[in-house]
Amino acid sequence: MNSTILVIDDAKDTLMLLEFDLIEAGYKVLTANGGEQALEILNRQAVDLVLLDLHMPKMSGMEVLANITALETAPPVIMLSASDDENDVVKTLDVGAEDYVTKPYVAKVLYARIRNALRLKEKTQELEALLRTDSLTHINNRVGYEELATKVISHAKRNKHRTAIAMLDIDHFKAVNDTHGHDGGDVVLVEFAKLLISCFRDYDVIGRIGGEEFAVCMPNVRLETALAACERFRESLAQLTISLPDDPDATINITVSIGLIVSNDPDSMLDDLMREADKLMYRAKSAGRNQTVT
Ligand code: GH3
Ligand code: MG
Ligand code: MG
Ligand code: MG
Repeated sequence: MNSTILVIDDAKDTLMLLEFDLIEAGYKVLTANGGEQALEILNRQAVDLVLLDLHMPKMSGMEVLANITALETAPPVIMLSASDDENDVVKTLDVGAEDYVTKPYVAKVLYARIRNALRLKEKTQELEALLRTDSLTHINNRVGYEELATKVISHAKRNKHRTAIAMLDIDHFKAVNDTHGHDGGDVVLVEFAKLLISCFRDYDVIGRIGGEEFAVCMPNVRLETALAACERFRESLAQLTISLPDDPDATINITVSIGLIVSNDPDSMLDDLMREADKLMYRAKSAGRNQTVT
């Protein structure tokens, strides 16, 4: 897909020239004649890269830059300025600009710098996704889960919604490893994660938070609904027969113990809810496993 570039410059002819050149070079282009308009655009839609003028009459390029770098998902910014003052270069790079190009620009040099910045952005995004993903099951790891679940809970606070947290721990998983080896255990974990994805809603946050421990954060649900979802999952899992690619004769059946809590207190934090759900999960273990305790 073509990358989208936002060009911010107070000079109309510069904007038009850049727009023309960049479209010609294969980019999608948005233009803004100042900081206010640019920030409005960035609030509304995702942009892959920003080209930013330094000297502008209302909001200065420095100020716009500071605003952009403070955004939660800030696009890379290349300064594009008539000033070749070395202090401007140092200042803007220090505030977080990716690069600094002087005007009048040499088109092919500008394009190379744009390609470079976009490449770096893509690599960074890939690394950030890896940081949040469990390499075995490809669902969220603890970091990714906690980040997303924290967002769900702050959203719930603002809207006075309830959030449900389920903690799930596979029963006697050590026995699976002992019987079928660590690789066999890994296959079970992958199948477990797949079933989680198919049983819960798209907007439920699912994560592998430890070895054979998983969590689900369900936004905006009542206890009965969350319980029904957990029970649907628990029963589907109990009926699932897992086979191993390396050992076609082996069939594995597992069960899960689940602790489920729904927040009533709008001030509850993710940590508190996870701890409570964990306690309930242990109650499910001591009560005989393969059950959901609320
Ligand atoms: P319980 O019903 O009480 O939960 O018993 P359990 O055997 O499931 O619990 P325990 O905590 O004793 O064992 C968990 C096992 O999970 C031990 C550990 O070797 C295994 N495990 C943790 N991470 C992985 C993994 O990534 N792959 C595999 N194959 N096993 C793992
Ligand atoms: Mg200007
Ligand atoms: Mg465990
Ligand atoms: Mg276990």
